[in-house]
Amino acid sequence: MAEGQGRLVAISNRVGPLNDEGKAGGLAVGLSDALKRRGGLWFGWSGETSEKGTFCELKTEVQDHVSMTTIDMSAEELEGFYFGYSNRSLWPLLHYRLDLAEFDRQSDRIYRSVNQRFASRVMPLLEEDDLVWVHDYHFFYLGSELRQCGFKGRIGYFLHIPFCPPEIFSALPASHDIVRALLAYDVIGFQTDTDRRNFVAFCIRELGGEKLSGQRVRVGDRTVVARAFPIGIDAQGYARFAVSPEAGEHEEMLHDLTRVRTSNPDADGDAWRKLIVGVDRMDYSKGLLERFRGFERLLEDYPENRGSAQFLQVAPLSRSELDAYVELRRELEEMAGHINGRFATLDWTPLQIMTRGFTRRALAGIYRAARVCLVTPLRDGMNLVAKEFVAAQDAEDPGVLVLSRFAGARAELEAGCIIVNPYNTDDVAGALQRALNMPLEERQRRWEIMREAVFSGTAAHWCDSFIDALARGADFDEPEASE
Ligand code: ADQ
Repeated sequence: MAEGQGRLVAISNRVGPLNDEGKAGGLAVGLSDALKRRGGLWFGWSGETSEKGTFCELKTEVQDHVSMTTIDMSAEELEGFYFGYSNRSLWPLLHYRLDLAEFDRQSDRIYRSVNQRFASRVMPLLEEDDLVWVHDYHFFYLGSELRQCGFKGRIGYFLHIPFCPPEIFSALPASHDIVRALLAYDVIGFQTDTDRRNFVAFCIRELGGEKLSGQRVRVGDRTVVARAFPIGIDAQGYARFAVSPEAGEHEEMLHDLTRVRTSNPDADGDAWRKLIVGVDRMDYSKGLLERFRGFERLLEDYPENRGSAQFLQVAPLSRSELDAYVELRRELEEMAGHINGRFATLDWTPLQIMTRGFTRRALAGIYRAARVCLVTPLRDGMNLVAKEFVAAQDAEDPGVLVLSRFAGARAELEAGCIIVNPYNTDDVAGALQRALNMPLEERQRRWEIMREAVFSGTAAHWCDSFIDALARGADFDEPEASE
């Protein structure tokens, strides 16, 4: 990594935590490590609303040479910027759900003004040789606003979610403005090469740009590096979580839950049901309804699993202020009730759905107890659950990952997991059947392949390669990935 290039300044919607006490997500784990090594600033929203909104006083907390500085938003800013434009327009659109995307000029206006306010509030805190790294779909315009404010240093951008094909993205009224604004960054990072290609295709078809060597693209007089930087997890840290006492307690609880009680004195001891787990924020992009249908089909078409397979779906509520999410919850609960009503027996409930959060250690224990992890998003930038599941397994008796072909993680894990089309119910049921019956030797061989990928493509590696590319800027030269 190009150390000594100046501080790292990270800008993201939410800030921290700097130390992973068992709750940090992928973005926080990757960034906090690099911020602590270099010293720097992490700037974002405080999570609070107040009357003055983005005009409020800055709040700063310093820890391990890192300043974590936040500002509030007003209720109107939160509605227009966060719920409105970010989550009613951009989130569905970028996840290929034009049918769910809503566009209105009021939230477009507020989104731009919040980007502008964040830029003008962070600008006085910047030093000339800072490397500024802006994150995610909340801040498409922030780099160009920083340029307007006069910042001349390096600015990079990373999109955590997919970038949809130009045929879909061009439906967004502001699509040209957004991509032109993105060109103010020096390096634009995506999760996968598919996302990068979609972005480059938009630049070429809609803005008359051209593809240059070294993963660069030129539009008018702007040349930017556009490259895939797949995000990872702290694999070693996660593997340690999985053997912590808290993980052990959760693994044990699930072991008890899956024990088949027998009243037959001639039976040879206890038997255990095979546990299938799913862990996702309750979001329509995660393909939960389609997954439930796949499990129902498993019980229909492979009746030997009745009474011997059990599905636990952990789905913490998310964005419950939005109608699409309220509707999804209703449908999921209804379908869970339908499946249980149809197949349950007095001593077996086929499907359990839980909306509570868990600590990362507890979650690692849940992954470790599972024979199969079902990760079937309809579209996902990366999907860290797939990688966490792999890191949490016991080498002696690893579980099987069933993964959607539409998750970014497919690029790194497909040689070891079972790939499914989440829209194809028979395919999901067949993959589950295969996973539940996979011999130990095959499970171990597949897991080794995935383990290698998860332990080499870590969060620290993601962070270092992005910062390295940003420090080199337009000098960055790297051969194109094969199309
Ligand atoms: P998300 O859509 O949130 O992230 P994902 O990558 O799976 O999706 O990360 C979810 C995180 O939440 C995981 O670390 C998981 O362990 C945690 N989690 C889930 N349920 C939990 C529960 N009940 N209790 C505690 N923790 C829970 C976005 C993009 C992804 C991309 C990431 C990172 O949508 O595609 O991988 O950012 O870039």
